[in-house]
Amino acid sequence: MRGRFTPKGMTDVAEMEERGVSSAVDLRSDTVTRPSAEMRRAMAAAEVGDDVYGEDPTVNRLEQRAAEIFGREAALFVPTGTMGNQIAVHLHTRPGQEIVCEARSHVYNYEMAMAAAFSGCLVRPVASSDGRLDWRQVAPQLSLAAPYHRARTGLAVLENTHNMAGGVVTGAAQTAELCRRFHELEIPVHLDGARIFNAAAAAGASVAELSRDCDSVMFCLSKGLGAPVGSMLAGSRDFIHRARIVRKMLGGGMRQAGVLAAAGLVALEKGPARLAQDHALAKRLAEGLAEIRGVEIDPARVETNIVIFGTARTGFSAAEIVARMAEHNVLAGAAGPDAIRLVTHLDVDAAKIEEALRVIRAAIERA
Ligand code: TLP
Repeated sequence: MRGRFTPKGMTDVAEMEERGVSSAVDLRSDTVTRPSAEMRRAMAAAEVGDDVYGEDPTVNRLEQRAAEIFGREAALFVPTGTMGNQIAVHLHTRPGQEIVCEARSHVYNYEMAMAAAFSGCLVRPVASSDGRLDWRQVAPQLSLAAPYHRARTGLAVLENTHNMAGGVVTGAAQTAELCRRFHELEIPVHLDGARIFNAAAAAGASVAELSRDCDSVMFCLSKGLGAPVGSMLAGSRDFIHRARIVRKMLGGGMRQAGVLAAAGLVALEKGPARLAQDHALAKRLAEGLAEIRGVEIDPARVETNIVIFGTARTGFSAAEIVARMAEHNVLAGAAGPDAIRLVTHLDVDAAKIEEALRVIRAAIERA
């Protein structure tokens, strides 16, 4: 089995085997990574207590570190990004309000309609060309005054990086400008920063800078940072106090969660430094894809670890290509009838990317 190139340029096959990383090239998501040996050691040694009583020292440390890194008063450990986002939606809105967000955003498309089911809100999606919200397109979709025809806009949700727009980054200045405009209208802003550390690595800005003007921010430990489980919600002390109650309502009070938080701490401290490697591999993947007949991709638009390419001109549906790839142990996800998403992460290396390119080329060209 080919190994991973460590930051020192050495192939760490033994560690990959120890972690049970399979020989498949799994590009379905950056959620598929296995915890590192260091994480597993930290989990085994974690000091724990009952977190519902606020007595788990490792969870408390993780929450404190996350708050510090984001320059916030407090943070909360939650099992998933979905729960973090939906707690924020619940706290910022009232039933019968609208939530404005980009049309491909996660909170709208992939959270099981929880904005409606749990918070009684309607999502008002705004289409954008590249995943970055443009105020000229947002403004006409807001509803503030006329109370008898349209529900009031109660919240804006931004997503950085934007997953289904191909991992694109919204810069600190653009985020600040959007927040300023929403706040002028008294609309709070929640940032779905599931991959905010990828955004920071690509933008050369800190996660604190990228999220500063947002009222709350959620980020995932379990994606590019490599933890097996967990996300964080950060905000003001009062917001996080109320978030803890909503987390309990949702069944997210996790008792001796220090075993998970221990892995999260390793992810938070060590994970960000290696994200640039994932971005370089995604760029190489996009360049290779651009040379395959019929594939629609602009490598210049690949900014982080997500590559989405169009298949409409290949003569095959995305599902057909994904199925052919899987026969050769290269796993991807269809992102629509004519689009495939590939995500790089710490369990793929340069050799695996070349292997994936060979398999994709064969799946499309040798029909
Ligand atoms: N995204 C998953 C799938 O649900 C699509 C993935 O494989 O990318 N916000 C964003 C922007 C996300 O991409 C995700 C997960 C979440 C929130 C939710 O996180 P989890 O899966 O922890 O609930």
